[in-house]
Amino acid sequence: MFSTTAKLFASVAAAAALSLCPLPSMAGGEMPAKPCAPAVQKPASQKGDVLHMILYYVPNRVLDFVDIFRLSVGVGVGYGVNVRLTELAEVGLGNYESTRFGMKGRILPIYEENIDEAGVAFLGFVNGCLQRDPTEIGADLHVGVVGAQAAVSVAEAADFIVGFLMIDLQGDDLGPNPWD
Ligand SMILES: [Ca+2]
Ligand SMILES: [Ca+2]
Repeated sequence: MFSTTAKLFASVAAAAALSLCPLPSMAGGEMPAKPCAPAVQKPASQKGDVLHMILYYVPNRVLDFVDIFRLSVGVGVGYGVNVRLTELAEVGLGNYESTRFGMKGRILPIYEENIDEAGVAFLGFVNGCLQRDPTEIGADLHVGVVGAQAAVSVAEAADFIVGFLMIDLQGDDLGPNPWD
């Protein structure tokens, strides 16, 4: 086991060394005449920034709107129930590994979610372990091999609303931001 891990590590290290070290003349004509320069993050001009802010404005508002909603069916073995009105009132008990079809905000259409929780929250105080966005309002149920989740996120709703002023509470907007 150890030797396999050591070999793997050695292979990765060798591959990294090869990719990091420039190959001199031995590569000859195989090498591109003008190797690509490493990507350098250049500060964008003010004019470019404004253009990108304008171009990204509508996509960011659409994505922030999509972020509010969580709606999926899941396939996987286990059990779970969770009902939540944010962490002001939440109860959850579950243990399942699932492949989900649907959406969790902009994460779609298929993603993995593993839940192992047992807890109660009241007025923001959590007793035990709860794994949901503490600002979600929704419910989940998983029985045997199939389950469903439906929720909205208050934090993402706030992010969507103030997003019209280009304020990015969740730090998930694309492109430059005038408030940075
Ligand atoms: Ca968002
Ligand atoms: Ca945002």
